[in-house]
Amino acid sequence: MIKIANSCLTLHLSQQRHKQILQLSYQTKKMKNVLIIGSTGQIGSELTMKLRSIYGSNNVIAGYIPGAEPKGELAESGPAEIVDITNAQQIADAVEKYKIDTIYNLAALLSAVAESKPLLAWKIGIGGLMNVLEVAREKHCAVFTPSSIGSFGPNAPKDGTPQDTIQQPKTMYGVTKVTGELLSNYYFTKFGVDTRSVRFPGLISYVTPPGGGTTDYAVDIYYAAVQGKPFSCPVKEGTFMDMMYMPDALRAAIEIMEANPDRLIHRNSFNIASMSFDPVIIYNKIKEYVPDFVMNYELDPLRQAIADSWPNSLDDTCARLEWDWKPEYDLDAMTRDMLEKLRIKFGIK
Ligand code: AKB
Repeated sequence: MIKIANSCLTLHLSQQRHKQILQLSYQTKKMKNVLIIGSTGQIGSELTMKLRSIYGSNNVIAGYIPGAEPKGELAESGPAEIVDITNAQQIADAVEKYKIDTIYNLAALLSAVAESKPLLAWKIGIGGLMNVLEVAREKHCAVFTPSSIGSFGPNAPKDGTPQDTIQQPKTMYGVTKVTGELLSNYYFTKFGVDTRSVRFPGLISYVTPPGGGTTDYAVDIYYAAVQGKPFSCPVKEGTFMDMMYMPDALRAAIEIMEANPDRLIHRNSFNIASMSFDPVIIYNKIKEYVPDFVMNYELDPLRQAIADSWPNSLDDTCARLEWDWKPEYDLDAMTRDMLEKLRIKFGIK
């Protein structure tokens, strides 16, 4: 049992003993056969390619659902398999067929969509996670399941939200994320399943657009800027949220799974952070490079309410101490790269 305390150093003895027993198998184990569930989504499409470049194309299996098939280099660069997270047998079959030792579980509905489809959000987020954890328990796989800044609610400290604090989210998305964290920790302490994860901020990328998140505006704004369109912002000035550039997020997902388990006091899930801004700050930053860019506001009450219930910024000290987490991109570096890559994508000089 872990004592709930705002400290990275509180660890109950029974968990320490458990870690020692697991240590031997970790030391001899090398992550090499990976199944990505949700490989064609915003994170999956890039993480699959990155993992293939590290572990070899044939060792990283792109799991997808019909209607969301891998395309382009994702389809051409390695094996793919239909793996619907709500179908435990499909997960078990893929794990068996490819001798999988690590599962990246990226299937989820994002926050705004989850509010309109709460039952489906639970079915995918928690029913699906239970399927993954059970298969992982039986077949001895490690599991990464992302959590989110959305796992916190309005009762959590707003600024520098600590690693261990009251969470109490108000959204269905957050409810599934906290439940997922607890279940993942339970499977670790009870069954020794090597579960690890991070609480992702809003993720910004030029490759695959997000869908149905509260932080999506911070991606859409770049698309508008490079295409010379005015941008209608769905959240108001002063709405601060943590954000992160995708290359840092991918590195976090890989580094936490490769971290030395001896050093891990926490597991599910680590706060990670790199930048926090509101719409005015990102708009002004883009304007430095696109001087004619225009932004106005067209507030979305649902996204505004969700954003208002989330922290302004997280404290990621524990991730830095326990597995040397360190972001590389700040807002300026991200903005320069996003604008450059999107201009190439759209063939704009
Ligand atoms: C969302 O906005 O729903 C996600 C998240 C912060 O988890 N991007």
